[in-house]
Amino acid sequence: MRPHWLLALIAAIVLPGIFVAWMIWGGYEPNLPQSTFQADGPVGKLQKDLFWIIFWSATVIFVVIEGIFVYAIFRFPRRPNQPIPPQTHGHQTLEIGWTIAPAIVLAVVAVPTVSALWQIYNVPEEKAGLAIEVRAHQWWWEFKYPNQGVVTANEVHMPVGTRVHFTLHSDDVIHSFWIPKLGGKLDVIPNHSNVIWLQGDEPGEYYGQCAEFCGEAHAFMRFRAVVDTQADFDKWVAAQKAPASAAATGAATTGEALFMGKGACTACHTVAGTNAKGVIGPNLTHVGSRTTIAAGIMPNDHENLVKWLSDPGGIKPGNKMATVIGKSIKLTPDEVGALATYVQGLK
Ligand code: HEC
Ligand SMILES: [Cu+2]
Repeated sequence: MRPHWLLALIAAIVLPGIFVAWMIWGGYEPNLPQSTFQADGPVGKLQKDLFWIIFWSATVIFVVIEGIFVYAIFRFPRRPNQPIPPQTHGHQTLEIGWTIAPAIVLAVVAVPTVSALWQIYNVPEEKAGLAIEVRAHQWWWEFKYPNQGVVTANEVHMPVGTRVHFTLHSDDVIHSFWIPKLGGKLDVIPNHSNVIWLQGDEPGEYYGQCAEFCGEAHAFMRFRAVVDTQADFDKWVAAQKAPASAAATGAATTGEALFMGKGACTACHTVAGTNAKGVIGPNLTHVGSRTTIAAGIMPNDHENLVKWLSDPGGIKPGNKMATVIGKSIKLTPDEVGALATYVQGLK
């Protein structure tokens, strides 16, 4: 065999073969927070099953086509002085065959696909599950629970085993709502509300991500979905409805004064029960109880809050807090420390 044939063979069969073998026998289910191979809940599992049906259909087609290809290479190699073999035109059986075969493949793939689409878009009545209004902003997420009277940001809590009915709105550009392990994604469009339902069957923390390029900080537009037991969920709702915890002493009180005054934080943030009623940034009433800050990009601890308040534009380029904080309002390290203590105390 000539070397270029050998290369073609390796490229066409051996490499994909190794990849498929690695996927199947290597148990290609990496334990990553956004792996759709570790789906949870009915929508996530449905989408994963659909992936495997299509994957295996494509694998069968690949093996058959490549098999014919390889057979032809070995069976009919070009030999010196060989005349051109007889040319066929209009071979009826062949033509009917290669028209019907793809139609059958498409039909096989279409049945589960259409059925899955039906189930995903068969959004339950709003009353049947829990309703959550999602509002996407460049570059963070707002979550409103209309029936519970809760507003929060960047961390959405869902009771286990409950269909959650998400209505998606956008404040600015097109975003896409995606919790890879639970399902999605669905576009979040300005002036139009899309609806999707998702359900978590296993309590835990799931990663969410904006999946439609939406500007400079798109990759940093993340969130967390926390699937709680019903008891934990009820506790969470009660805590979210309570007024913000008052600043205790020392640094927190200084921080509160800065928040309401020099820091101008009230221009953009709401802290329920205080004079802070801004709506440009995330609601901070209970920000201390969230696991992350700045739309899921870093753990919520004192050190990170200090980093964020010192230089929001350095942490998350382009974000809309950085237009003021660090530019027209410069805070001293002591002020930042006090603000971070106050913000952390908002549980
Ligand atoms: C010009 C409007 C604006 C001002 C002023 C402002 N913020 Fe923000 N803030 C935002 C926006 C917008 C975000 C979301 C940024 C992102 O994640 O893209 C944010 C995010 C935050 C977050 C993270 C919240 C979360 O859930 O991830 C904290 C904490 C915060 N701001 C505190 C403050 C404090 C304290 C001040 C006053 C020193 C302040 N902000 C001033 C607009 C503002
Ligand atoms: Cu986005």
